[in-house]
Amino acid sequence: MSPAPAAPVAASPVVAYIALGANLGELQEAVRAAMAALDQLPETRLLKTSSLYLTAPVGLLEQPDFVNAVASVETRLPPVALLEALLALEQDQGRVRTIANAPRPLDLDILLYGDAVLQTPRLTLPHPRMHLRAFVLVPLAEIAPDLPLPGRGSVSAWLPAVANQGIRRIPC
Ligand code: PH2
Ligand code: MG
Ligand code: MG
Repeated sequence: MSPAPAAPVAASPVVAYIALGANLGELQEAVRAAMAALDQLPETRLLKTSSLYLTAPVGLLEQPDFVNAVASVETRLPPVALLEALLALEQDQGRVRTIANAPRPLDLDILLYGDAVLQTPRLTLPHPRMHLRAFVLVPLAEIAPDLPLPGRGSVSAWLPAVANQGIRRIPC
């Protein structure tokens, strides 16, 4: 029998930004464990991590506060393979998908994958709501303030637009 084909990898490594969030269970532990797990993904290494932040829920308001953070990775996994790896980490942390926006022990969203602009049923890049959310922009500005959001200017330019959203840095 011939060997299984190797998983596809991108020709050159790409820097991707990942939003981490949790609002069910041991929140800080889940986010910290997920950061460490990102470094263990195939073809991937962790570059930078933000502080952890306590954030008020956006969208569905009747749910517990979140712990959020952002990490950057260098990866050769193509975008959908990275997405699948993140969904597997969510499951490892006990996430069971019920209704949209239900409280969750771990949520891992790809914010940016290099400068890729992509719209598929499974994955939209950049993340379509990232520029409207303090729980993404504030930690992202900590690790990459000058990063351009494709077609929208820099991360830090969007901070004033979310200044009314509840977010507090957790001292380490
Ligand atoms: N995630 C959502 C919806 N609302 N609010 C906060 N504060 N943090 C989140 O991670 C979050 C949210 C959908 O994934
Ligand atoms: Mg999310
Ligand atoms: Mg998600």
